[in-house]
Amino acid sequence: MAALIRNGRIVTAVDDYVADILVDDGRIATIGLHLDVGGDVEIHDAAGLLVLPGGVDVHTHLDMTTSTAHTIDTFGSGTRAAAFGGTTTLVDFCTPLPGQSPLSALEDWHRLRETACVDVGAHMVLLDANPGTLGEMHTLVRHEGVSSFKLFMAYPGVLMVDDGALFKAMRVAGANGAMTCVHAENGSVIQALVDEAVALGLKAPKYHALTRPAILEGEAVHRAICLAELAEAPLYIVHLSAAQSLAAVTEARDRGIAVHAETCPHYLFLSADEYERPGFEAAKYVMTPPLRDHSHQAHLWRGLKTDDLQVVSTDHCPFCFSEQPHGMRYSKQQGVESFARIPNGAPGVETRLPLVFDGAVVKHGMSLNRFVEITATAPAKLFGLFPKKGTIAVGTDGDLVLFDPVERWTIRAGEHHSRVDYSLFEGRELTGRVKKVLVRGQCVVDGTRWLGRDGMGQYLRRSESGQS
Ligand code: DUC
Ligand code: ZN
Ligand code: ZN
Repeated sequence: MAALIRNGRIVTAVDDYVADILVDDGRIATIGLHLDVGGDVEIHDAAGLLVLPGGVDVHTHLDMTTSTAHTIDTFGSGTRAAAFGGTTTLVDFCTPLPGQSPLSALEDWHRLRETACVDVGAHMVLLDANPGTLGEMHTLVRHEGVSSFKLFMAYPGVLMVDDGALFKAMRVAGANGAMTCVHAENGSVIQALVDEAVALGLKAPKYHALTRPAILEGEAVHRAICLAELAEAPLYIVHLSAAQSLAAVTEARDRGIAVHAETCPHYLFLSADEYERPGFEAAKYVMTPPLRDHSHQAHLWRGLKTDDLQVVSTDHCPFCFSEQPHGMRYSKQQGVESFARIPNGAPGVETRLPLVFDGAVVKHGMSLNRFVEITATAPAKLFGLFPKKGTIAVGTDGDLVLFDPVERWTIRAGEHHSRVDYSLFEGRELTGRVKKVLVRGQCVVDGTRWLGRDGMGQYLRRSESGQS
């Protein structure tokens, strides 16, 4: 059925005006004043509300297996949570098992993503740069719609590649119109610090942060930029958390190098103080990179304002705090004896949009246009999804969020739709709330009611990445 959104304040990265939007057959058919429509149209009154393009979160790990753990959200539960949070497009990380080829991993990923309720694309993690892997990159970009790759400079023996492999992969990605995403931390030095801490019996969750200092992120970001510059390939630094890293990105961008970066809500709003929580509570905040001290936050906000940071995404990588009812494989409790065994990652897909609205627009005076840009438009552009996703215009997908900019509410994990059992932001009061969400014209969220269904999400074959 067609949908008409009446009288909303339409905000994109460049527009801000009141009009009606008619969505027909999944796409925006008409935008205009006082649209006159026939009978078979679902009407949504948006008077007093913002109408935003559906959020685009380009960093999630749904139904992901690691060597020791498994994320708790399936594509069904994770995308439902995303929709309740105003996010209608995800680009999720497909991670091959050790020894598995990227194309085979993508087949497995497709089987898992069949339950998605919003549209999803895939980034491919590369565990090596062997000839077979490099050969598959072309197929992935040209024939599978996977136009971005992620490599790790951390986790030696598990995910880490050496600089030569990183450089080779960047060169092939760049030549194929693909973006290279990098997890930038100096993995070898971190491993030395972790081994040292464990040997000294320093095993509480806070040592996760103390063994991954910001300087080792800054160093790796700088190195990744040098390699990308040499490879003449676009680079995207994922989950940037530290002032040193941002300085390296800023310096490179000022020289005209195609370097881009995202940060995440937890780095903008939380600090290493969380690691002082009593007992094992601090394990909830064990993610990589770790939370930094307060001083980094002002730099990240500055970066978002000046476009040295282009994107806020979540790194939604949810593991339950409790062992029950899902079992140890899904739980932080694995690391109760040692921080080194705590599954790394935290949830966030459901709270990104309202948190960033409250922090950026309400508290930091960011323009609504820039808010839309960092949460929808820029990620869509950088990852080959624009203009289908990330804006509101005739012909684009009818992914829309009706957002009340003044309603106050409180984050409670108990009211979330993710399967995870905690929120990093429990009890935080926000101004601004998602009221309705449409996916390709179909209303899937109406207040607290879920109207979508598992499997309605489509696979996004992305075009070339790396353009902004
Ligand atoms: N990197 C991620 O991007 N997510 C979870 C853990 C990690 O190291
Ligand atoms: Zn990472
Ligand atoms: Zn991640």
